[in-house]
Amino acid sequence: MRQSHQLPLLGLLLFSLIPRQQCEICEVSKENYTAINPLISTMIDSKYSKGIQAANVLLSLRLSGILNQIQEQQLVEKVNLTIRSTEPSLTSGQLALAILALGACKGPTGMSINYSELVKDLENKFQAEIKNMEDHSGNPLTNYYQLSLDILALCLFSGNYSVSEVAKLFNPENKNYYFHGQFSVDTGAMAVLALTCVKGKITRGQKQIDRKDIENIDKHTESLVNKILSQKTENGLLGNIYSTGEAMQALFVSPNYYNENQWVCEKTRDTVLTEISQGAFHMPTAAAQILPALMGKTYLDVNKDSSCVYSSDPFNITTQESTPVTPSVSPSQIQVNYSVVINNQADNITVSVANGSVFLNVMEQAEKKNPTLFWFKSEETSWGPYIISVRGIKADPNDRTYWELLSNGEPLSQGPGSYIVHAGDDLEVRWSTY
Ligand code: CBY
Repeated sequence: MRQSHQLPLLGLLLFSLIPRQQCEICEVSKENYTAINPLISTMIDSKYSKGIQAANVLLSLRLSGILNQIQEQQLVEKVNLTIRSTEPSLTSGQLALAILALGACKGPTGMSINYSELVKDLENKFQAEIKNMEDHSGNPLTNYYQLSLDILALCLFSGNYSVSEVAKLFNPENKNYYFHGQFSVDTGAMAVLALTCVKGKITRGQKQIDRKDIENIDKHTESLVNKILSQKTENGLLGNIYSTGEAMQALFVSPNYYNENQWVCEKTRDTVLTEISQGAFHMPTAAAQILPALMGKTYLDVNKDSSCVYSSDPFNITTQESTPVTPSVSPSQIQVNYSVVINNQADNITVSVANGSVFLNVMEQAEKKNPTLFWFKSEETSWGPYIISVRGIKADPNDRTYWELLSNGEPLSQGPGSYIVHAGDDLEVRWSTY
């Protein structure tokens, strides 16, 4: 680019970096730290954080400065072990998350991590995502949430990626931001974090720039921020309770793209705190994704060169769990209806399960009673089990197919291992495209 074009551009960029008067970050105050105790005990209790889930937990606790050195060391080892034992089969986003977690801050000397190797691996996995998009009508191997995590990690750890490609890929009109035509707040939020990182690198002169690309990145960010805000609910949540944490992070890093009156951060925070007290975050991944925002942190605070902050337990953590989810007095068995629906053809069954059972238990019970119609396979993910196939019909990201879970005709906002069924529910797994 010619020099004469660069000056006004630089001015514009510097201007856009000046922080606005009002700070949008509304972290939980010290007096209210007890409210977030349930999150921390869920995450620290090691029996919960299996495999790559430990990366989510480590990243979150490091950003929040909550671990002591021993706890941190255990988690670092778990993440390292997971990478070593499963690396070829890790998805791009899982590897990105592991890199972010291991490099979230500089640990004690003597345990240095070979980032360059991991970052190179991630570059290859990202390229494989792009290649898959080229070969399969724009569908990545995974999804845009993971592609955003990839760019975020490559951006923060000096990996290679093309700014033009980012500007092109992350256009908010791209179908990968939508499931069933509905904007995915989780996906949009992660994309805003990635785009903000990329833009930050450009403005600090660490990347060659094309003016058109910066303009597009700006435009995309603004549009995504507006789409996130348009999913604000009455009580201040952004999307649903599980997307709110990362959406808050996205709004923290993009204050120049919305007005003060468009978002009351305190209202969102207080609703989240209420939900915590009601046990909504009993899954470590859910807890891990909400905590940084409540501590006023974002994934852009990842900095492998700044020393980790350790805590000497100011949170006074007890391992006692939050509100138990199952009521104590109730009949021990309940009946529910379950159906498998393929192209509007339903196979139904009524099964009896213990009160307090989850969706997966119903599926298991149905399979036991009639394996020919109801056999299925599930896979462990950081959000618990995911149904990959029913009666041999397998979900495939190349054609955007999956098994959708519904209760009384409504799609669930929890997975099969978390959603607690109620007597008389009409439960359904439906062969769908997203
Ligand atoms: N993480 C990922 O790759 C997942 C990204 C994510 C956007 C994610 C939600 C958000 C997050 N914060 O992690 C996501 N889900 C995606 C991309 C998908 C698609 C996965 C396929 C693909 N191409 O990668 C897909 C198929 C559209 C999908 N989620 C399906 C489902 C349903 C699973 C049903 C099954 N077969 O088991 C389900 C249950 C919705 C339904 N009614 O069928 C579902 N997702 C839910 C509820 C959720 C939320 C989980 C909340 C919870 N408490 O369990 C979610 C947080 C999440 C995980 N999905 Co998806 C969204 C939300 O409600 N806010 C990166 C990796 C490194 O970890």
